[in-house]
Amino acid sequence: MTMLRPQAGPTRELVNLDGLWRFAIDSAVAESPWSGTLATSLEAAVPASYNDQFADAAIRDHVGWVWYQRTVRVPRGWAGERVFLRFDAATHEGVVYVDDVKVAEHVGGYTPFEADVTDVVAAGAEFRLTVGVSNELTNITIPPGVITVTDEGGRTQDYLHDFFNYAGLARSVWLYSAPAVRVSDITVTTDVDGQAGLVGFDVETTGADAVSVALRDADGAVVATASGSSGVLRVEDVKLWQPGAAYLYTLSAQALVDGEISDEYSLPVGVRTIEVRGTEFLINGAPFYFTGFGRHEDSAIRGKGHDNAYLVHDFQLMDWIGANSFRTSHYPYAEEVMEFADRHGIVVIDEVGAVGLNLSMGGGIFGGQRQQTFSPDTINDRTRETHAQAIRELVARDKNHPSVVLWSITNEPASNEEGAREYFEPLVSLNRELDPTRPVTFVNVMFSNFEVDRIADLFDVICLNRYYGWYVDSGDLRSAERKLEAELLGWQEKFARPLIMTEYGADTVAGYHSIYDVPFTEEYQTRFLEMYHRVHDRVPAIVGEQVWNFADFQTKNGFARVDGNKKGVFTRDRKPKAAAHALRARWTSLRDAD
Ligand code: BDP
Repeated sequence: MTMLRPQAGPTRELVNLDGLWRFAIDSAVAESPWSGTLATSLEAAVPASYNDQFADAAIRDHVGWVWYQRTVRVPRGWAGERVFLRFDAATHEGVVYVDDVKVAEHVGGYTPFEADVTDVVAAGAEFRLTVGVSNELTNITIPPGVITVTDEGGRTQDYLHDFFNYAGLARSVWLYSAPAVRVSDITVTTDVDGQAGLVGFDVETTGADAVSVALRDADGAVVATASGSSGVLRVEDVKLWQPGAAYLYTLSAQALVDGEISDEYSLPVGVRTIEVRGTEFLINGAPFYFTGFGRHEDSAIRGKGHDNAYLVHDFQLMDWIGANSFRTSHYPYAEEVMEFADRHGIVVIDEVGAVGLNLSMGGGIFGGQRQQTFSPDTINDRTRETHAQAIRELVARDKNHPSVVLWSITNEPASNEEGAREYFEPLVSLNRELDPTRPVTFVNVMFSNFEVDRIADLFDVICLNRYYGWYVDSGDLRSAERKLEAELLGWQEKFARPLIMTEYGADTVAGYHSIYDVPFTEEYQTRFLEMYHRVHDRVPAIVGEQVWNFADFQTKNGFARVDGNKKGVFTRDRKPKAAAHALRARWTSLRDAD
């Protein structure tokens, strides 16, 4: 599977197709909306989720297909080149037409796909680009959901994950050219030998008869070269990619025909090692302690739309607060985010979009009927196939990012239920096969403690989401502290491997205060987090803490949500709550002690 990010270079050109597109929901247009100009007066911004752009419940709550359309002109200099369309994401399913011809279909809302459209477009000419996007979630999608037909014949959708089901074209769309003989994929792995760095490379081409590679340092000086499609480059006196101190080399791969360069593709490379040893998580041989957040791609109006100003500001706030890491809860994030983390030395736990594989939870926190999670009618073999494909696509997309140190294959599944092991074991093996260089984890839910969980031993690292003092012992931090410590010691004793607290947090309404332990106040959030920190410091196997959540975020409606989830340390518009200052004191002193 090839998923190289499109780039402009000596042999490639790139046109960004973001902007305003014609937009309509399917019920508002005729069948086959691609077969002519979309009959609509609406325009939607790309990239952005469509839901919150309009002032129309029929659009915000629509279940099914929506249509985007624009006109695209192929640059006239592209004659003789291959021409591709690339969608960074279409959430959750996309279908693409060039004029009347279907050129691509893709399932999975958070990974890219592309189409070679050379045969249906012409250099210098325009074409009509129509994209259908569906937000439907079923028992065989990742994440899963349920669609219900109402008494009036309308359709509503429910799902088990705690974030709004934003949909549409929330990431960039590209048109690019590449030569017929080209670099089609690169895989890089890194290691260290004394003072030297080892950069393993594997270059796939389409049609080349030879490959050459060169590695340059950050000043552009060539430090190693090789010919052949795979091998290992040796870099003397290597500068490592370190958390908080990124250093990137650039690997250029050339696809050759008869000794001539047909194509060249350049990839940033960070040299670093990762190892799990006993209860330690080592980066470059040194124990690493994760500080930071579970996050969301979420902001007002844009929904999950990628936005570079938010990207910059969010990373600035993470730096201000002393965070060294985050988890891409609960789906792969935009590639701009991953590349930014590479450049700035932020460590990433990279999570596939498998959240809500826990049907019994419906009977717990959010109300609804309890059901068996793994069964032929619920989460089944076909769901697992979708899940496997999501893992394949995530590894293909993100395998070369030095910032990614750990794969998370799911968040809070029903790992205590019958069928969990049969479901997950093959997925863990698949992930290890696809990337033998990184450890694999899953994120365990509170109900599935160390005594009843059926899958934790399959993983290198165990991530825990715990809400003592919130969903249980709400307002009683003393009992919460006792129970939290007892449970963590249980995990440490039974599994003797690294544990990361990937979620702990309390809903907090900014501006709400009390001198007592009153849930929802800013003081309570601070005291809640401090309680966890005392416990973390007493349990040696805990190698990290990521607060839930970086910022307040939108969810579906529910009696436990007031305009969304308020567990943010920052508000949705990124203003600090009191806890931000307490976290800053702890994490900057941990950072300075390094
Ligand atoms: C956990 C989920 C997360 C929720 C959080 C919460 O992993 O997505 O938002 O709880 O309830 O169950 O705030």
